[in-house]
Order: sequence, then C-alpha cells, then structure tokens
Amino acid sequence: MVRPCTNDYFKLKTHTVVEYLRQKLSGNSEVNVNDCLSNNYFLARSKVTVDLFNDEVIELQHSLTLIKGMAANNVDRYWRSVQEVAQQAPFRKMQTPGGQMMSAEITNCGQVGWYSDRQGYRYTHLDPLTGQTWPTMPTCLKALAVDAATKAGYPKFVPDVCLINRYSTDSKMGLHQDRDERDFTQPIVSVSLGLSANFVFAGSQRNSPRQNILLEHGDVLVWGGQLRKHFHGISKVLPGDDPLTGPYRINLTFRQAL
Ligand code: MD3
Ligand code: FE
Repeated sequence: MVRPCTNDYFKLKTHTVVEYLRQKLSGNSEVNVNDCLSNNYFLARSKVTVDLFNDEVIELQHSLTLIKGMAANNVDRYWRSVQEVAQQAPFRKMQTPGGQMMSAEITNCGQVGWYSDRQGYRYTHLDPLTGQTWPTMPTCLKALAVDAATKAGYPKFVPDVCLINRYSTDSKMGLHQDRDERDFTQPIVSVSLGLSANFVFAGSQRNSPRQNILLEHGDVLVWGGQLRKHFHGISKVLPGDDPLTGPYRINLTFRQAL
C-alpha cells in the first residue's frame, strides 16, 4: 500500500517521533533536533520504527519513496553478500579527477563498476585494482532492489551495477549529482546498513535549499523522476558500534548504468 505523506497522518505519531529523534541525536551537536523537525527530515523520521510502520511504502515526496526497514529483514544474507563482494573486490579509497581522496571507501558488483581517478568518473568493465571483472551482483541484493523499485512504481528497473560505499564516522560525501548513467528515467535504489547518517538533499542546483534526512539501518529509498538528478551528499555519520557492521555505515546504490 502506498500511503501519501500528509501532515494529518504524521501528527498522529508526533510524540513518538520527537522522542525518537531526541534519543537518536542526543549528544550530537552537528545534527540538531529542531533543525530536523523543521523540514522534511521530520516527515522522514515519522516512519520511525519498523514495528510502527512495518511494510509501509511511503511516498515522502513526488518521486521519492521510502520503505522503512525493508532491508532489515534478511539482513544477514545481504551482509554476507556484501562481504563476499568485498573479498573479491576490496573496499578502496578512490581519487577524484581533481586529485582529492574521497573519504568513503568504495567497491562495486555487477556488469560494470563505478570508478574514479585522475582520468575521470566512469563505469568500467574491469576492476582496475584487481584486473578482474567486478563480482557478480548477488541474487538476493538484486532481488531486493527490483522489489523496492517495483513497489515504488518502476517495474522495469533492471540494475546492472551496485555501488557500495563504506563510511567510517569521519567520512563524508560532498554534494554531487549522479550523472554517469545513460538513462535518467531509471531510478536509483539506495539501501542503508549499519550506522545512521545525515543525508543532505538539495535541488537541481548546488545551492538549492537543502533538506536533511536521517538514513538508518534497513532504510530503502527509491529516487526517481526529477529528483534523480538532484544534488545530494552525506554530511555526517553518527558514531556508534553497530551489531552488524561495527564502526561503519554501508550504503548500496543500485543503478542501471548501461
Ligand atoms: C538522490 N551515496 O553513491 S545514498 C552515491 O549514502 C551516493 O552513500 C550516498 O550519493 C550514500 O552516489 C547517498 C542516497 C542517494 C543515492 C543516489 C541518488 C540519493 C540520490 C541519486 C540521485 C538523487
Ligand atoms: Fe550520489
């Protein structure tokens, strides 16, 4: 069921949400509760707990669908698959074309992999680190992405790459657009595992108004339509020791690149 994101609906759960946010963010000076409550962050957080919002497919805004906690089911399989990918194609830091080191570590699986160095951003058929093809996309991960895209209204989504980011608590990802793919009518499906992060979502311009969205373990988001080309980044990974990932946040983005 797709439930529209209306204020009436969220007012019902306001108290729970506020308490939840306070707990989650307490002692974290860089992410402010009031700030979060004042914009769409509040709406995102209204789907707080898996038990409150189990199985709901929520359209946070046009072309942005949240399936709260979807990946928390079967997460052991997903996590094992990520580790198997990382054995074949290790996480590594990549360089931007400008020569800066990115702070998140990256690997890929699928027919191609996203890569960046002094020669630019691109998708490659071989992993430059190993000289081998990128690992095959594990079936359970692909199925998760296709299922999420279908629920969000993109039944024809066939991801050919999954880019995997690993963040420690001092990693960030600056505002950027994802524009190395061929067909922008296809969505991107993102899956967050482990530590939470503050995701910053801007508009079509780098200096468009920004909204903050707290991405938590198990969250699956489908980004389509015009939003597909919007600027976005990760400003902060919240410290912690996750039972699954330890000191890391893992983000999977499924794309149709070719
Ligand atoms: C909105 N990753 O890999 S996931 C990336 O948390 C990337 O690792 C972030 O940005 C991360 O390129 C954000 C959410 C996300 C991913 C792709 C998008 C949001 C997006 C593409 C267009 C618009
Ligand atoms: Fe991105």
